[in-house]
Amino acid sequence: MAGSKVGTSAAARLRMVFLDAIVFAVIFAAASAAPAQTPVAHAQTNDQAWLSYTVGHERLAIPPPIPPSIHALGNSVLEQSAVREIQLGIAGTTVIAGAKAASAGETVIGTLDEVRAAFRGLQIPAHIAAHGFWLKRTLWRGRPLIIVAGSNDHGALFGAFDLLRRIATGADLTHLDAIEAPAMPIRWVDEWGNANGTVERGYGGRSIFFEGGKVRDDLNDVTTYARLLASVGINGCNVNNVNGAAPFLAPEMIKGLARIADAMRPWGVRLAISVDIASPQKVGGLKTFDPLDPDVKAWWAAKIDEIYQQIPDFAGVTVKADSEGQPGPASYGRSPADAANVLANALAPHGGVVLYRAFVYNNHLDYNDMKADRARAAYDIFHPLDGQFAPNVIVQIKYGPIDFQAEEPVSPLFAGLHKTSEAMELQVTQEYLGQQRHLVYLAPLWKEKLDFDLRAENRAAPVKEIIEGKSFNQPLGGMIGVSCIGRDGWLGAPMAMVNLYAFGRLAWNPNLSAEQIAAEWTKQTISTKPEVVATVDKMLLESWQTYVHYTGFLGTQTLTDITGSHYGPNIEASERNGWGQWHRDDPQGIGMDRSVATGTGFAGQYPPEVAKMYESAATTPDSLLLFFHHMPWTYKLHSGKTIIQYVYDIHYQGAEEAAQLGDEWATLKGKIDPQLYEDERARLEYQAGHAIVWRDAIVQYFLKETGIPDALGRAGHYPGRLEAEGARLTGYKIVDVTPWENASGGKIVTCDASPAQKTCSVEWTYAGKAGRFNITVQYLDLRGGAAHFALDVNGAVAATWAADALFPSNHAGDTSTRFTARGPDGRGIELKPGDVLRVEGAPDASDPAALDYIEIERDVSSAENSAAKVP
Ligand code: GCW
Repeated sequence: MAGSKVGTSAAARLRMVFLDAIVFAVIFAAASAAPAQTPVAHAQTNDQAWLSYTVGHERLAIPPPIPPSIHALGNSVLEQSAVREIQLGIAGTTVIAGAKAASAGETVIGTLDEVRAAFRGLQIPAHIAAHGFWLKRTLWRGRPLIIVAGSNDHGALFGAFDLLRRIATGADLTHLDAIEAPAMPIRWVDEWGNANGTVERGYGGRSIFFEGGKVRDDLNDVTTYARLLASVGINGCNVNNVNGAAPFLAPEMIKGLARIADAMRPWGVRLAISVDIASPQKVGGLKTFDPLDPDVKAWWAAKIDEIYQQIPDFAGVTVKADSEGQPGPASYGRSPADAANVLANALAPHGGVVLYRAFVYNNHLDYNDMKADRARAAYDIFHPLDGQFAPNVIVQIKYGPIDFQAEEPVSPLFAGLHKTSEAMELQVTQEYLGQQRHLVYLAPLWKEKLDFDLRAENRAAPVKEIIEGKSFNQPLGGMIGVSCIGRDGWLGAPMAMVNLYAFGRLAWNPNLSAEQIAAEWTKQTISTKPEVVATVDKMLLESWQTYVHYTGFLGTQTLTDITGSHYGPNIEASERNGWGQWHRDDPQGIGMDRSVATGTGFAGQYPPEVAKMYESAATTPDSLLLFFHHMPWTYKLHSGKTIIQYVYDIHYQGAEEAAQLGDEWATLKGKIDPQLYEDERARLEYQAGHAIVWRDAIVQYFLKETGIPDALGRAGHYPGRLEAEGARLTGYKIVDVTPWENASGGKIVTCDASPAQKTCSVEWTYAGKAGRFNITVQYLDLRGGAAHFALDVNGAVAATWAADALFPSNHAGDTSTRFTARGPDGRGIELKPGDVLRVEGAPDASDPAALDYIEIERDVSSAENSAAKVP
């Protein structure tokens, strides 16, 4: 927790900056209570994330120090928060040896007007844009003065955090004189929390907001979360799921929501909620929810008034309508603009906004209709409505035309609305990108979308400038990050927090680079040591493409189980159903023809220059080729490789890259917080194994479908792999897996636990060369119990482990995982021809200790092996 990490060794404590009496007393108490730290910096605790202010003391010592007399010039709650935060932040700093501790001067926080009044004669910027700030270090009457001035108190708070970020990342404050303002007004997170405490697509535990059908009693986490959000400039938080939102307008719930708003208010994060467009009927008991019905209009106006009576700074509402089973205006033949405007008119007198989602499509499309195309839906529906939305409506558009895919083009709708404010929606929660079990830094993906130039009206129109409201001169606009945080360390994985951080930073300034953001985050959370920063940042920056490499290819979109968990491979799950995430593979070719000439016409929704590029396969970038075109497997890419060979190569490459992430992390051992080191080490080991599951599923599948061999001979050949179904089985039964490609050879073995059958076993006789080997057991960690496994060689136990992880579903592609056994000295296990290898599985409850294969791989790191290369 906060206090316990503030303390350092006694020597460091002596070097601590001098603080004014009160602050010093608080910090000293905390430091005394803390155990002595090793020289290794500790990573953030979950609650503090990047705000622990304890990482890299050596860099925090950069002079000049912050004058320790810190005070606000006004009475605003936000200014008070800013003061406390700076006190907390500099408590973790030290001054470098020999530098004079700051004992004089002051640090002031206020609005520009307050600063002007307090320091008459000082040159002060005439104007700063809304929510912006000015940071200045100067001398005032001979004493150091640091000014944190906001255009309003919000700006002052953001400025305080910015000052602290500069200190934490080692910036030199000597000539500090900076003005910043957010690029766009709407910078919200959406949480998708359900009243029962679950979180849709949340991988970080139960909701911090709701439990048991109501708002939680203890909202401390909410305040802590709001502090994190404010620190990266986020100013709104929509707490509930866009699906099933009706219960959130019940009077009791609104009272609870008011408590949430109170909990976030000290950090300037305004509450928003998702609303169900059918609420007038579902909650209000009206006969209709037709947005043009006068009673419906009156109901909404009264409901919104009721909210504002309790939450005067309520930010607004988000709407998902006529989409994936949610009711909408289409039931009455009304348009999204009709629905949005009723809400907008009710909110306008209070200053609230409507975020109307463009994620509207028919999920009962006809697969056999070659012109049907889900990607077209948003543009087809919303483009004709441009100009019909009230000024306080913002159309919220997912970055791609389908659904948060690891690779898909930018939505053409961004260029299709010139008279409407727009926001880009992205996912911090890694629904289609590894669900926080895989390390995937998303800023490079988001940057690609933000920087994409749509060339609207044949002029520069990067998406970021459209959503800033600049390109088409719109009043509002912004970015929405669907974060779905929970009680398990927010996102459920410490390294995934980089994505929440990056979202806030990009919404504040989309011109920041992914590299810069990664470096900032690493310095604040892991270490400021250059070699650590370089390694972590390299890993982060590689991680998205690594994930793309072992999952999809060439813009096919997801090859995951789209009707289930959205996690492991399930190649055909996207096909032959109404969801429209098709890739249309057959033995001759693959891809969706979205050209105007011969396909669905989607390419023609882009402005002319971009449309022209996507219209032809020759000018479509390889990474999106199969999104726009149906191509033969033997078609040669720009690289000269055929598509099928690319599929083989990229999946082998991706699995190797995933393993490399683990190798890179291993170089950090002893240099970073041991707990974080071990946590991420285990995750990366798992990820490397799951990357092999993905690789093999995709490679096996397309090898079988096309019958075209891998020029490098890898596909379909697994040297060192011994299948369970080909072994001597005792008790185990052979079972076919669906889909077949998710198990090696399409089969696994399972042990049916019956009273007589406590364990089952699989036995192989080793027939390879003698040497030291890593022995990997590929098993399925199924739900319903924790099966136990033991690996023995010639009757001697080499390893035991439990299948006790919890994966998103019970399908093979989600649960297939591996355990690699090594010798007691950490090196490979010695094997010689004739040795008997045996895996014993003990089922537990309904977990049948399922096994796929073992793989025997020479331990190349072992000295003996290199010496014993001679046969
Ligand atoms: O990506 C899909 C998710 C749904 C989600 C939907 C949406 C809230 O799988 O869980 O529902 O998108 O964005 O509305």
